[in-house]
Amino acid sequence: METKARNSIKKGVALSLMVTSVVLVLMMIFGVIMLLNQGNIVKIPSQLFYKIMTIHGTGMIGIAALGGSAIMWYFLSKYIHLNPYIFFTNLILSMIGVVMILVAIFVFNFSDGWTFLYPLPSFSAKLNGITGALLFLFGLLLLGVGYLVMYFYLAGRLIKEYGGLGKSLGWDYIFRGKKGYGPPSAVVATTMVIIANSVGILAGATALSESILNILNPNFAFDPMLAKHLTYAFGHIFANCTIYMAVIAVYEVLSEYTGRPWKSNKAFLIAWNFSTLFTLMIYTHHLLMDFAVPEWMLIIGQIFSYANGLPVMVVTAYGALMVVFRSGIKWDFTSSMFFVSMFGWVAGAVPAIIDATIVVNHVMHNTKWVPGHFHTYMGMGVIAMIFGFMYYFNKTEGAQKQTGYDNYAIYTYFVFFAGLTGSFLYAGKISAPRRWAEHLPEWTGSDQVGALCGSFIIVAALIFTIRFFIGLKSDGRVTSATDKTFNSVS
Ligand code: HEM
Ligand SMILES: [Cu+2]
Repeated sequence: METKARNSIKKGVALSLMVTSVVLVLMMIFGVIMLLNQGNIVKIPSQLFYKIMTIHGTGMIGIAALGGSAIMWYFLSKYIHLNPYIFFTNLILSMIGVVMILVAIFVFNFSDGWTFLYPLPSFSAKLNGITGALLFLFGLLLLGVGYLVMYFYLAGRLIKEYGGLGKSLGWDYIFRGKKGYGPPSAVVATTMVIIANSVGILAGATALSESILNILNPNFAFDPMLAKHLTYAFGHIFANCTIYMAVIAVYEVLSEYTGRPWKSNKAFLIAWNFSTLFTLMIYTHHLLMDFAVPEWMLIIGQIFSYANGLPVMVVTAYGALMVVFRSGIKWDFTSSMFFVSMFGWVAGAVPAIIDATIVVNHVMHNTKWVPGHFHTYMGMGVIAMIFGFMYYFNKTEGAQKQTGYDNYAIYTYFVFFAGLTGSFLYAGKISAPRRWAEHLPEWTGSDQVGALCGSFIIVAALIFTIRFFIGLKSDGRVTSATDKTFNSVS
């Protein structure tokens, strides 16, 4: 029975990694198409650009979340019993949501961007018909429901096993002086994500419902400022939580490779508690340009944005160095990817901290500086962790061996991703706005460099993906299992 449950968990994880890697490559191709257009190398109609921008943003955030949940689910199931059907429910609801979103964009011309800011979808419903807007909004809503089902289930399991979410966040050790070490890092991180992301998704669901109601009956009007609060609370928290799920792999794998357990000591627990709180508080850094927002909220946004990532980033980066230091660790694909992903995460936070400063924000916020920031921490942080985990999964559950191609791909990925994000940050510095299909001649140089770097990134991502699929084949159990699920799903 236990091994059967374990095998279903592996199936689910393998399946979502397959989806993640394929979608990732596709979305990267869309990214390069956008840059080719902005760089005046290939011209596509403007509306097509915005459709591509919408699917690229939605798809990337979506698969970062999917890959992150696969990591969370895989490691958490080592500590507590999990029902595999819940994971499949989330996966299936996500896939239906994705299909609805794809149809909305490519059949019904929805092109408002993944942040669906009220009342934009209502305007575009008037322009392009309500079908596209409704399909997109309901598709996202369905995705959110899938994640809520998973998080509520996990909350129930953790409460049962640990006696409460406070306990699984280590409050006994922080407040009640309990001695020793807290719950496993996977449990602490999962608790944080459950709390933060449930709040975020509920905020997002409210904003989505407002748009849907307004489209169905324009007499239902809502406060656009409130809707912006809800939308960015969702967007900020959801995007942030992808890394808080993915980082579980770093804790688990580095400690396994070095044979040194990653202890959740008091500093670790306090850091995760602070991040839980701060992640919920700081979304107002997306509203620094909205003069109608009360000043105290903006100041909270600024100050706590500085403080937000830092605790977890510091305990994680420091912890990683300590675990690895003189451990005689063997550097392979996974550990190298994880090590560099720490760098990507930290480096990606720096431009964000600069942008969260109110005076700087007024100049920088709508420039490519911002995509420069989040491409660094997502591309070189979260996604690198997911690729690293894909390799770990095949090595541990199958019999994959590292080859020269893998080494080549790792270097290519990081060198050119640094180039891509550098080109974005530079474009921000010379005031290129974000989300513009057309660029002035003085900006196109940075777009062309970006497109070139993007093409090399795609080559690396293709190698990772192909190697992952071949690796799955090396483990008969996983492949036949995924074949079966594929057949029953499709
Ligand atoms: C080959 C790799 C990639 C390329 C070439 C690329 C390119 C781009 C471009 C050109 C934009 C539009 C920038 C603008 O506002 O003018 C963009 C936006 C975006 N990208 Fe990427 N990207 C890549 C990878 C990623 C990854 C790995 C993620 C996250 C996991 C990501 C997430 C996003 C998001 C969320 C947006 C914002 C969309 C919006 O503004 O509505 N991208 N990307
Ligand atoms: Cu944010």
